[in-house]
Amino acid sequence: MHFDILTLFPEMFTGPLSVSIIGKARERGLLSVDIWNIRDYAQNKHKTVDDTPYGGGAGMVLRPDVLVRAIEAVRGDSRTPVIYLSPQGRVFNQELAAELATMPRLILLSGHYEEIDERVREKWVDWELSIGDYVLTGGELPAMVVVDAVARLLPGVLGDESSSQTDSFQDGLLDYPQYTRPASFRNMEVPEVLLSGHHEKIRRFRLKEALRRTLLRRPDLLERRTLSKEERQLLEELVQEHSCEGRVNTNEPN
Ligand code: 9D3
Repeated sequence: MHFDILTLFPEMFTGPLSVSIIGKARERGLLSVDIWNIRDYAQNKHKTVDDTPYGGGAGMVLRPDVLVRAIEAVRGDSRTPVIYLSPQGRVFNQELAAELATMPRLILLSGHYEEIDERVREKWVDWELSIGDYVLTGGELPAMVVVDAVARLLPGVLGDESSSQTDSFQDGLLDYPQYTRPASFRNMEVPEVLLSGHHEKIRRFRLKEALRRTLLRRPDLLERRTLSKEERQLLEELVQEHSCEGRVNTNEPN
């Protein structure tokens, strides 16, 4: 898979996309990334890329002529989709990451504390994505988040051991708690069952703990997931166990 990233700050991308899992996957040719400086497509002698908004107001707007020159230079005559990272975008999630991972090539466009001219959004942007409801200084980190989330889904990028986790039954649930040696640490013990070597009991324990965490921390995830018979049974046990702690969520501070 190939990613083209259009940005005003190319140097922000070098570190994060050159190390660890993504760096190695690039070395192995499993994915490729080109970073393009939007300023290289400016035409006047000051290399201006943005201007004040028509109608007035604070902030600056990226010029459509510069942006479209950059997009068309990168895209050539391919029909590669353009993703614009923006606070107004649809919130990026795992489902979307999986959909994007099926594409051979993507162009990611990042602004930096500014908007793009609306005409670019209308005609050249295929997807507008946000990474969540908080304000950043630019779309660079969001672009890296999208590349990271999509790239790890590509065949061969994760080792076999970790990739098998992805299609495991615990997809869509929070992770179960993990323990390692020593078995006793400052009088805190590792749950017996994990030392037992009884694989079926361990599997069920982990599934229950994953369900417990999801129920307590992210009940919204449970509502969107279809549960197996076993999961419904374990969840029923958990609701019994936790019913004494039950509290109506009034959305008021405690
Ligand atoms: C909400 C403030 N905007 C109104 C004047 C200006 C503005 C602030 C910050 C415009 C862009 C930005 C930079 N953020 C992104 O480009 C961005 C982003 C984000 O801030 N949060 C979550 N996802 C994303 S994707 C791109």
